[in-house]
Amino acid sequence: MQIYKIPESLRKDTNFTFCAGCGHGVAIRSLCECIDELNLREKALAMVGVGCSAFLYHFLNIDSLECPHGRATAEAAGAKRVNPDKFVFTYQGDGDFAAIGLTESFYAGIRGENITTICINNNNYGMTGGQMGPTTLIGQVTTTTPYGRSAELNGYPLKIAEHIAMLEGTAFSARVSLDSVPNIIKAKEAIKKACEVQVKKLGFGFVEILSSCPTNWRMTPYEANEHIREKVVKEFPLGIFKNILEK
Ligand SMILES: Cc1ncc(C[n+]2csc(CCOP(=O)(O)OP(=O)(O)O)c2C)c(N)n1
Repeated sequence: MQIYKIPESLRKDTNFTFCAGCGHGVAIRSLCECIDELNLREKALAMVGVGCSAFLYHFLNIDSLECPHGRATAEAAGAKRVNPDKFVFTYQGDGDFAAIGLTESFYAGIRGENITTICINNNNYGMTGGQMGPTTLIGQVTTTTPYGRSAELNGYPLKIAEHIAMLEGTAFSARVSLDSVPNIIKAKEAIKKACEVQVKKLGFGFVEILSSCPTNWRMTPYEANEHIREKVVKEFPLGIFKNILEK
């Protein structure tokens, strides 16, 4: 018996195949709603990263390209420059965006590329088995930091949204979370603004989404959301760090 119907949208009528409690499904659904509410469905072009985010195109009726690891913003910038009327967005993990693709990602903001990026911060390299990533918390046990991340040995977690906000070509940068319904609503509002700045040709629109990864965190979905509230937001505070729509 089908108890849940996927609303008519650019979302394909298929079930998500993410792990139980993973935030990707909620993030993708929120993104779909924003694209539909802004009437961008026919113009949208997705550039997906490598990692769990790459699955996006399994679930959307949308033109999309899987980019080499870390290079989605570079490909998006090229696609947007030759197709200025398209709505071009990237959907990437934190390892993809902020470690392997750090240069490309930051230069999208430095050049003020008129694209939108959604970056899922789950504090690890999820798809490959939970290795330390740029956003792994100090003390966090991962498969490559079995005694916990140490600042001395591994350096500090990267606060992506704050750094992106400092780049002159950035029009919007925010960090949101999917740990609770009120925060999911705020996350959608931020995604919408990051889309709107592209429509208004104002520059780079960026949203970092704190998302749970229960499988690699070795937690239940419920514990993972508690962990976001108790630990993750202390290192990665939520907020809008730049919004030239309201300047
Ligand atoms: C150049 C390159 N290096 C490494 C890999 C292996 N790789 C595939 S997915 C992945 C992890 C991606 O992690 P993240 O971007 O944080 O996304 P998540 O899976 O956590 O959503 C890695 C390291 C690759 N495919 N290409």
